[in-house]
Amino acid sequence: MTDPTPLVATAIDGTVGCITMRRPRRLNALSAELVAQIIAGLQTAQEANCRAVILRAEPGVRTWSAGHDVSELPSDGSDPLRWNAPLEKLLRTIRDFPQPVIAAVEGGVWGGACDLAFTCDLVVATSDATFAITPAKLGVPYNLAGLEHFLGVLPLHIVKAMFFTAAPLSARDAAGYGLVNVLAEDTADLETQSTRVAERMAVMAPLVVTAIKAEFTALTAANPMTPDTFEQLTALRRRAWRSQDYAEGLAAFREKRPAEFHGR
Ligand code: YXS
Repeated sequence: MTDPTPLVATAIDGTVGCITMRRPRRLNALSAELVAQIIAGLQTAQEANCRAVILRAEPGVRTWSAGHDVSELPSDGSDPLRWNAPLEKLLRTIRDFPQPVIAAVEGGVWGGACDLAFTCDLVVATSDATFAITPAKLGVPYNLAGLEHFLGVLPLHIVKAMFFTAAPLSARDAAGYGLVNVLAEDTADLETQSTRVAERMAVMAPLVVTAIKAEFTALTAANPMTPDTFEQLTALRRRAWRSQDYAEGLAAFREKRPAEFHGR
């Protein structure tokens, strides 16, 4: 169902754009509609020739985003994280956006919202922000592109611990691993720090920034894989998204209880 009120506010201040997610009753869960409005905000910023964009939640939130909108995950046997899913499209839009996108984070970042924050070019976060990636808790087989995003910004064993335990990573630890560029003290400082970073980028040579961002994007996605390996991994994922455990994970979320997985 389409939300009647705007779920995103886009503001342009000179050459800096600011996109604010505003779906508080669902903790900024990334529904198709919210995602479409973020993409529209990015288009607005591009048309206004913004040289940096900040993606944030409303000031003072306890949850930056609860991740995919679980109620929109498919239950018809199709891939829950398929190539043309709304969030996947948003991640590609950010990677292809010609200027830097900065995630300004406070509160909890969950599941696919970690992918969103990590796909941004920089992360500025309050020291009490946390990042938890939850597919193994929900029974959702994560996709290759998403794993690549995580591996591009965090060490392998940290990524494995996050995926295999669903335990939150603190912003302080994330800063220690180089994921968070700037640690802000509080909500007000988050605004100051993210604006400072954006304004600093906005006076750089934009054609050079565009070229370098495209180079980084191409280089970090340069992972050759044989067709055989791809098909093997797809088969493993398909077995998971068609399993009883997948249905159990979604049911447990709906019923607000821990899932019981049996590996079938
Ligand atoms: O009970 P009502 O109707 O008020 O609704 C509740 C929650 O059900 C709803 N809500 C969500 N709805 C859809 N999708 C979500 N991801 C989602 N998260 C929450 O929002 C209303 C308020 O939530 P509530 O009462 O639980 O708030 P809280 O403050 O007690 O707890 C906040 C959280 C974030 C700790 C809690 O809501 C939570 O654990 N949410 C799910 C976080 C999560 O696991 N996200 C991953 C989503 S799946 C995903 O991103 C990918 C598929 S994957 O996992 O593969 O990366």
